[in-house]
Amino acid sequence: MHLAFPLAASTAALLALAGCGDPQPLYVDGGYVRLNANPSGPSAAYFTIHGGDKPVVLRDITTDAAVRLEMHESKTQNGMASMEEIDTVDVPAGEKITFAPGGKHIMLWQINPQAVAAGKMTFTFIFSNGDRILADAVIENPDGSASAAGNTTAANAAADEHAGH
Ligand SMILES: [Cu+2]
Repeated sequence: MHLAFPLAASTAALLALAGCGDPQPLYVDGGYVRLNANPSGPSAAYFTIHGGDKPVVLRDITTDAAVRLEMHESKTQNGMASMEEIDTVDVPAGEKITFAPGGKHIMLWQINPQAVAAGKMTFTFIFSNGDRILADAVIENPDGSASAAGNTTAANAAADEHAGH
């Protein structure tokens, strides 16, 4: 019975494949904060939301490390750039929603100086399915360098993260 071993092996492979068919998780990554060059002005934060196996709605984002936070979307209409506050964001199943310069972003007022010194802060994303997802963001200076003094590892990690998306 030469076939006995190959059959057993392919059964194992099929089981492994079935494992990959588990529900696709909803998650958030690629977070970074770009500090405003004007210290009294608002800073912006960007993320990527990866939709799970069912559509959800992003209902809110919170953080302990800033006094005020709003979700905004930048638009260009008739050559004029403007931004407006948005209350919710639809996250279709399996789709990637990117918060990026020129589009959706988080606006932050009065970021905790200790968070800036540490070079990172944590956000909580609250979804319509009840998920509360924590996501870290690297805090960058207006020029894109890491806000934490001498923290080149964080800067490199952030750069890699951007390259990957
Ligand atoms: Cu804004």
